[in-house]
Amino acid sequence: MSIHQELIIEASQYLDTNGALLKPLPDVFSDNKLITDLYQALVLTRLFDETAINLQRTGIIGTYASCRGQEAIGVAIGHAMLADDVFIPYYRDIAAQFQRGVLLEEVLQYWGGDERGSNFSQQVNDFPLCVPIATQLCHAVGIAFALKYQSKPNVAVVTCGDGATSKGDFYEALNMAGAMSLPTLFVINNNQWAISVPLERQTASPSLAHKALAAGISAVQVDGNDLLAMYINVSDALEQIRQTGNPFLIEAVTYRLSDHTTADDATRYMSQKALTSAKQKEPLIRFKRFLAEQHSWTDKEDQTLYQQCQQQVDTAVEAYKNLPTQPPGEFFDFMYEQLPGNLVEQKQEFIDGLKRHE
Ligand SMILES: Cc1ncc(C[n+]2csc(CCOP(=O)(O)OP(=O)(O)O)c2C)c(N)n1
Ligand SMILES: [Mg+2]
Repeated sequence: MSIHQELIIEASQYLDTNGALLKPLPDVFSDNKLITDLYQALVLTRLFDETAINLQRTGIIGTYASCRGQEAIGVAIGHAMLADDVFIPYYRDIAAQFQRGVLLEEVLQYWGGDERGSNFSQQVNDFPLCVPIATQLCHAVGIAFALKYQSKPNVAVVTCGDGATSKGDFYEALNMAGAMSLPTLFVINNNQWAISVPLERQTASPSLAHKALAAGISAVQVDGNDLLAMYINVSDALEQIRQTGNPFLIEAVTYRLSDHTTADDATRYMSQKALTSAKQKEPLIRFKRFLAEQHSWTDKEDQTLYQQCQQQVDTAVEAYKNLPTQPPGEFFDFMYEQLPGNLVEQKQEFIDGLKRHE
């Protein structure tokens, strides 16, 4: 049997790159506070991101993965989820984590090399960010299974990059979520790069959203730089999952306006032309124009918002700097209830080694 039918994936956009509204907004946006809260979250994330890079360059944190240009994805997820849904993030998801109650200083603590930053003080439902590519997708399906088993009306929301969609874990997770009807929302941050590998070398699929179809999962491709489109699509997907119990996939199309991490130099492989063009489409400029045109947002209000957000970031940096340092070797202590003998030896060896170098 051969399949001739063309599979159609709908693309969703509300704001064009100039911030002009392309179609009427749903009623939920008659709430001005929602709109300014969304913008505040964008600005906070951007300023935190810039500050974190400076902190890494001055040796105050160890490494950092910037989300510059991709903030709208996380802000939408963080705002649309219910408090007792479960978020299973990867390393570019601070925008959503902040909205979910993870503290800014906890994120700095994590990237400062202190794993205790993942033991969130205010957010007990969500998972720590995942660095091994795509493994979080399988964890999310397990969590969705548990939510269904417990008859909870909640959704496991998991994110991954475009590169992660080439991994077996991605296909396995989708297959199982589809076959077992598990309440999972998959959101792909398609930022066009997996470190230095461009999307076109990653897949021959017409879109990443198409990858959901073989698993029997509905999918939509969204302009990931359009915060309104992202918020509407994530909200609708969550609602649909709650109603039907079936999973859903969103491909958010965006661009990485930064190095892969602070350990990378993107000028070695990213064309300046592509970067310049992507910068014109980024989410903050567009949303500010929309606010100015539709909500009479002034430059003065904008400056005040930036000052307030920078103040919040600076306070978090101070809080991070004042955190007590981790006792040497403590990072051995949290994987097992009882540390196995060989790790007891390794821990001692580590502490002795430190003493020798003092
Ligand atoms: C299992 C595994 N293999 C390889 C790596 C190294 N690695 C780190 S980031 C990355 C690329 C990921 O690209 P993508 O999924 O597009 O996410 P992005 O970083 O672009 O957000 C790779 C291969 C890893 N962290 N884990
Ligand atoms: Mg990527």
